[in-house]
Amino acid sequence: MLSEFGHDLQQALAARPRSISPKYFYDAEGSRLFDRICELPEYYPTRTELAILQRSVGEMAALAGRGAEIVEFGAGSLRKVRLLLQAFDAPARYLPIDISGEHLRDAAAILRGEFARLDVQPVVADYTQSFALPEHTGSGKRIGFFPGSTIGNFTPDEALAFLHGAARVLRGGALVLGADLVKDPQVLHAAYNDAQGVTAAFNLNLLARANRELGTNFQLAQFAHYAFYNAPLQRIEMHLLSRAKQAVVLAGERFTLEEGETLHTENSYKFTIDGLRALAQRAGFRPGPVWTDPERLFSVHWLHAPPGGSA
Ligand code: AVJ
Repeated sequence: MLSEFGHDLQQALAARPRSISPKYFYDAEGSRLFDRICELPEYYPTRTELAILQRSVGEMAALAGRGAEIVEFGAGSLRKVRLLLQAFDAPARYLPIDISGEHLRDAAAILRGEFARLDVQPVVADYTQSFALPEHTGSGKRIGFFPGSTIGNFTPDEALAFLHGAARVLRGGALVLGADLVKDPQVLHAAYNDAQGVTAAFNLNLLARANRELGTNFQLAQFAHYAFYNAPLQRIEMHLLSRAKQAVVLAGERFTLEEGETLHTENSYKFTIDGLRALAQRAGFRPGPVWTDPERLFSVHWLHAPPGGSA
């Protein structure tokens, strides 16, 4: 029996063009490499978003009011949500939603230790598929948190569907959304082609992971990290490019890659502020304040979810 990863990789290798979900980057090694990416001089999103959050969290706290319930889509970096939990007026509950139960439990334990009065209730679920949440209790607003420009991994249709679902579960509250901005293509290019090659290692780890977990025989030296900005589609694309004609065996099935053929591993969409607000509005939000950095590299949006909205 093949795992979900094995199944999806088999489908990807058989299809033209070949593509696989970026969610498979994040095994233990991939998560470690992603943490290193966030520290790279070329990779501006993480540090820029943190600085924006630090400067705007007071305003956010005023908008959220007392006793808010924070719903985080993906239990990402504790550093970001901690800023909200510290600045908000007596936040009542924290509901992190993540597919990895292990990661969730660790995050929950740390935050319970730091915020004794906070009710921490992890939800093991795939927030791209389902929005089932525990009943909204208390009188505070429900505030969604989706930082890191993770929304950039969705196609425009998927982003719209996600925002629709979020507007529904957050009715009467709001969504705090981090979105990377369209900018000089050279700045974007450098962020995904760092000098130390950490992003290349992160991309190639998908094949290394397949070798570890699925017993494939990918020769990593025969693949190149290929990342570029597709301006008409407003996205960075990451691919693994076959440097030569080669074959790989997965679960007894042999697949051939010609020289120059690729496996498309990630899209990272970039947004204009107006474009993102228009998308949110189509999904049922009422766009509120937007915070950005002086260089306009990254944006954080407050999106009101109307009380009766898009049920
Ligand atoms: C986690 C999806 C926001 O798109 O910038 C970083 C992932 N990929 N470098 C991004 C990533 C390559 C990151 N997101």
